[in-house]
Amino acid sequence: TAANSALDYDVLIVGAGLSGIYSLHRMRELGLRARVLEAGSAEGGTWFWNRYPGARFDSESYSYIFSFSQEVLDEWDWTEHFSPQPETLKYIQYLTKKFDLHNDMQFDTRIKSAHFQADSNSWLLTDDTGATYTSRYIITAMGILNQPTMPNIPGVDSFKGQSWHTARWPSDASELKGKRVGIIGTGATAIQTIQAIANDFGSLTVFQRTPNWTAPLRNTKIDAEEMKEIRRRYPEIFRQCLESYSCFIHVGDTKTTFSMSEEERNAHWEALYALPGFAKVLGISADIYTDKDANALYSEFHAKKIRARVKDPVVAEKLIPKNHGFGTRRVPLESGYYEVFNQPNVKLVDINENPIEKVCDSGIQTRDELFEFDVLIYATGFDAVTGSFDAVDFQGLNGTKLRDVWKDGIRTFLGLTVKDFPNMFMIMGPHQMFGNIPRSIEYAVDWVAAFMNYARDNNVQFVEATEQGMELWTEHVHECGKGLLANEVDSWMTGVNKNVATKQKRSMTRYNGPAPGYRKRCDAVKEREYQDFIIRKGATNI
Ligand code: NA7
Repeated sequence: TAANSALDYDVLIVGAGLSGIYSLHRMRELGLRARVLEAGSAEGGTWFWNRYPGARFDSESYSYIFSFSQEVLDEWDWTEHFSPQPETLKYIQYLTKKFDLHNDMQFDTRIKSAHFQADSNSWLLTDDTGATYTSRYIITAMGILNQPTMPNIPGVDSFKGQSWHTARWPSDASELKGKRVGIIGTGATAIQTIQAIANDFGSLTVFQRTPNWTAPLRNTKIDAEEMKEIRRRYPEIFRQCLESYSCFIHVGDTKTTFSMSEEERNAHWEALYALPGFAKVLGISADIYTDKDANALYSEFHAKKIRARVKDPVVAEKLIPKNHGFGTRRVPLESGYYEVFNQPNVKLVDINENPIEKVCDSGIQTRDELFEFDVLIYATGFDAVTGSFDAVDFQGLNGTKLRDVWKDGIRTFLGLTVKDFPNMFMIMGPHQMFGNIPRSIEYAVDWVAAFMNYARDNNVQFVEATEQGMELWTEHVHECGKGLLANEVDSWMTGVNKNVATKQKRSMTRYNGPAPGYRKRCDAVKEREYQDFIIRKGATNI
């Protein structure tokens, strides 16, 4: 647009994952000059980086993708109920091609700083080669799990064999066949990896600090006939997602745990357990996640399942979480995870009993034993949510650093904006819904696109959240999180990562209320024509 012609772009979008792709598509539809800057060498974000064996959706493929284009829904076939990473990446590549987005995407461009220029109401971004980019607006589309963290164990660099983090699985990774493999971590990534490599390694040693509750995924193929039926049901599927608490197709039971007889309850839980996907996580009564006694009962139900599957009772007990209840951390879904521990060439090391002292040239030295490996895999997670922001020097009005604003707890307005950071919108920033993430992305991008439409038509030069808006929103987010057992447990969702010095204490990283409520509040701001913001309009070029 002419008004912004002194700037390189109207909108710069940082990241080429699902958030960045949809943002670019919408900005171009509005006729804005937009460009995506991406650190990776191609599009895909999470699904570009995470190529470890077994990486896949835990949510039904046809609910965990975009709904905005009928043509895409008509054209794209899913081949599995829970899409494996290569297929998801192909879907993303297909989207990029279909909407002809490559021309406006720039890869191998890692943004190191983003500074607001108050004199021109614009952003100045600098990448790691020193190249600069200017725009009126920026959209951060950097992902909530994109900064892998290595464990804070001494000697990580001294290992002489091959080693890597799961989110950086090398394309030339050595074959695991016959190898002595060690893996640190037992989160969602480790669980998917371990079960996928079960037939490959010579031996596997799993170093576990905290066991996780998991439940069977029950993945199956989708044939042409079933895909036709899914396609017919798309409107209903997306409607269901939008109506539910965290945008999944599974609907919680309205009968509370203790209103059912023991017999009734067990029959109900067994039926859910037999279903694919998150049915057993989200199809239960909500009191499982707020009432300690209800949660303990449901946890015991799952503990029994683990005991039945793991042959060695000592190993089984180690695999059963003792310090947190079912569903108080993200529940990874598995396909044969427990059976791997029945293999004679697999060993589980509980590092609470036998702590890791260091990584050494030949493997891992614990207090009691030296474990020698050919390959060492770090499934040690991410500096989640704020990690993407901390990796960039964000500087707003009067030199305000985003890191400082969030130092004593995250503060946002709508999970989309931050005071002192004008003309900046966050897709999947903190305080947004983390349930069905593509649903959250679609909503947030649509909201930002609606604002951009307004901004373009009204010559908006400057938009900033207010102190009061940010205060009230942050209070609301905290209020929504009260009483949730998940917020009493350390996890990436509660902002804790013991490997990161600044992340030892819990913080409220996500919106804990129901998704329909979240959308209602954001819609209201739009309907009030953004009066909640400080807006400055101009008429001419700057
Ligand atoms: P997670 O869920 O954060 O898991 C990381 C795992 O690594 C977890 O078991 C950690 O134990 C373990 N870990 C981390 N640091 C150490 C050290 N220093 N020593 C021993 N063990 C360690 O990350 P994932 O990649 O599995 O999953 C992230 C999300 O991606 C997942 O929830 C899905 O939504 C997709 P801890 O639990 O901290 O004791």
